[in-house]
Amino acid sequence: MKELEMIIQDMFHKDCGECTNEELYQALLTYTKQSLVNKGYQDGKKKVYYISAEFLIGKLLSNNLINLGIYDQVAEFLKQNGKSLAEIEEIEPEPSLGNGGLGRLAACFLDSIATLGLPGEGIGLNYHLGLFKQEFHDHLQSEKPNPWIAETGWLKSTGVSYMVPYRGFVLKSSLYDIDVAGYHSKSIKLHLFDIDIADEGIVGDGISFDKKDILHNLTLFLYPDDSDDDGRKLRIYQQYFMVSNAAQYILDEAEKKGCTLHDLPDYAVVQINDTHPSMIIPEFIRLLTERGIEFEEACQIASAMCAYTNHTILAEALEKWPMDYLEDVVPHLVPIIRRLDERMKAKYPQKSVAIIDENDLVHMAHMDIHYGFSINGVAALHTDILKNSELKHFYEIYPQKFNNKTNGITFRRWLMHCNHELTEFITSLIGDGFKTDAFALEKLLEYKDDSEVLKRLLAIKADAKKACKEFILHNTGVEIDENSIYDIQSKRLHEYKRQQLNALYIIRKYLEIKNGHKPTTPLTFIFGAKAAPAYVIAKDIIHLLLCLQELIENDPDVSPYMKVVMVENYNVTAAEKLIPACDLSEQISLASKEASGTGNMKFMLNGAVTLGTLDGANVEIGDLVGKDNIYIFGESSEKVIEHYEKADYCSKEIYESDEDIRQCVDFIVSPQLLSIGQEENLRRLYSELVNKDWFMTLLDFQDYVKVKDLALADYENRQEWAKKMLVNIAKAGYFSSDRTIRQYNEDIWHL
Ligand code: 26V
Repeated sequence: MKELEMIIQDMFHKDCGECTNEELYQALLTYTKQSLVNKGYQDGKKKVYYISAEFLIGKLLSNNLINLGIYDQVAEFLKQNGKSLAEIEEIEPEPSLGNGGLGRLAACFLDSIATLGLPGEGIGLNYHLGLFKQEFHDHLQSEKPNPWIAETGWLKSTGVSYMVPYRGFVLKSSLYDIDVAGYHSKSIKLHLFDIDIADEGIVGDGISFDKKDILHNLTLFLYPDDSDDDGRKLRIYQQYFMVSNAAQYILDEAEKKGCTLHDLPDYAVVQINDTHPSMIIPEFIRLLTERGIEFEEACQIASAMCAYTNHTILAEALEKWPMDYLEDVVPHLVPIIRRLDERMKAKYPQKSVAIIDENDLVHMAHMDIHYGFSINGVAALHTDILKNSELKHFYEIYPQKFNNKTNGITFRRWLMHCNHELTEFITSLIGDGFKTDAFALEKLLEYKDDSEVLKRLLAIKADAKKACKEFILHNTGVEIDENSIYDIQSKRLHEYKRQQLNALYIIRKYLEIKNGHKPTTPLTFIFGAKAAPAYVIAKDIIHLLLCLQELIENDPDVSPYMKVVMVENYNVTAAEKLIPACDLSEQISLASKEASGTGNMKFMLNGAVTLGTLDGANVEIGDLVGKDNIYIFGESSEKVIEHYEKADYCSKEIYESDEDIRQCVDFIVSPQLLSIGQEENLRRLYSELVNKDWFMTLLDFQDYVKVKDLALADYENRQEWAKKMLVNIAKAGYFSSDRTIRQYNEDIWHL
């Protein structure tokens, strides 16, 4: 640690032991950044460019130290000087560059690309105020800016800049880089484009600002509110800024390596992460034709370079931009998009595959499918649904383009970094091969009947639960019982994910306890979730959860036996505390709606047992662990899709015919809850469930109750439960993002 000591001396003229944590953080930042540069960068003739509106990278210090292979030495050195690395890393602000699974996936993928030694880079935007910071006031979510860029941090100014044209003006970009360490391998770069004139000062109350002030607002927020025209246009301004910079960067880099542009696909492959970067296709064509290539050839080149990943089948999340908006923002792309559309209409006249529909909406995903060479879903079931229903007509035209890439997570962050104790224990049993070959975790199965091993697993879980309890106390002020069962649902708030189903179970349990039926082991229901600022029902669900939290906390008949707690501002840092502590992992989306899920994989890897529907990657988890090691409930995706097709689901019928359900739903507007919460919010939610329930909560309620009760009863046999934990950990290897990235490379990128 000589180098680190020298940096500390150089910066602060004192020894480690005399420094404040803040000073040591600064020194570690300098030291780690230098070490990343010293590793060198992965390069090669052909590169993959992973373009994404989100990169939910989390804090980087510890993770970088792990990947550089120096975590233990640094932690030990600090300890010897009376300092704690865990306390020092608290100082690091978490970059706020993502929203949910899609952004976290992009971050895991960068880790794996680097670790596998593949030449690749991430490209996105440098949002100054990030998504938003969630605060709870009066049991309601409110949004605040989330500034995360400090004077010194991981961002490095590169001096690279491009001119990006819009209707009536041109914006100059500045590129910042963040180095991404591979595990025991070279680094790669995350490129984040920005403008110098972005101005945080224009943000007023909460997260409101002038959406028309593009020169100053362009890179302030991720997903600015798009509930009005100006908000939607701002998203187009942002998306175009991202892809125009990306395309210019890629062309320049390839030309520097000797590319003639005719052979561009030998130098670059672009993975389009959902439809936010889709305008890169017409942008490539624009730039290529500007540089002297004929339109037809430019189309072929762009097509041979671009691959699209679909992350959702929800209609409201599949982007369709009105042509007028594109005319207003990027008029120079409009003739190109029209021509792309005409070419396809000439070949495939059916309406369902049109790029521009009869309402003059541009279907971004349709452009990707026609003009990209690969389209993939993110779990086996999701890809099947794309092929057989959602994108059936495209699959008929281009069967060879469709492929599945089941998501994965990086075990460096989601095991080695967030759960040191479990990592050490696994290493003591099977060696450390699993750190680079995740399938090696299967060796743990040998210990399935070893009661000492099972006991130790339970002890590690108990330690994680204590640590999580401290975190929750600090975050919410609520003291939970470390000996209770931790039942956790943490993910974006959306009706299809059905946090409301969990809430109805909690209500049922509350009423049961009031009637004298106490659970054998106390229960703690933990939630973490942000709702999109304009998503009214999602915010009502948060309101219900916070009201339940208070009701139960203040009810001495019930609070010794169960608690509800909602973590404020759920982010990667919070996830790292919650996931290792979880007993029962809630993955309860309406079957067919959760493309994959990745939280399900993180919980499993940390020894939680899944309670879930046969949706997304839950299906593959179930296949791997076997039915004794997962709790599955609910209607199948086929049946659900059939209900939508026939439009025959009626929640009111269920509500009226099932007294048990009616009691739980009615409780939402009971005097007890109305005395805590807002009548408007609770009534709206109640009415939504009774009269609409688009995501079929009531349909699955009874089965959910039955299976969840069974899981909780099974928990009482700790030895058997520990076996389930062990099997889940042992079978998690398939969900390493190293496996996913290998498959992307073998089937799509060919690096
Ligand atoms: C976006 C939006 C934005 C507007 C409000 C409604 C809404 C609903 C859903 C979405 C999802 C956008 C795409 C996305 O984040 N998909 C997630 O991608 C993960 C990584 O592949 C996957 O694990 C999740 O299942 C999937 O929901």
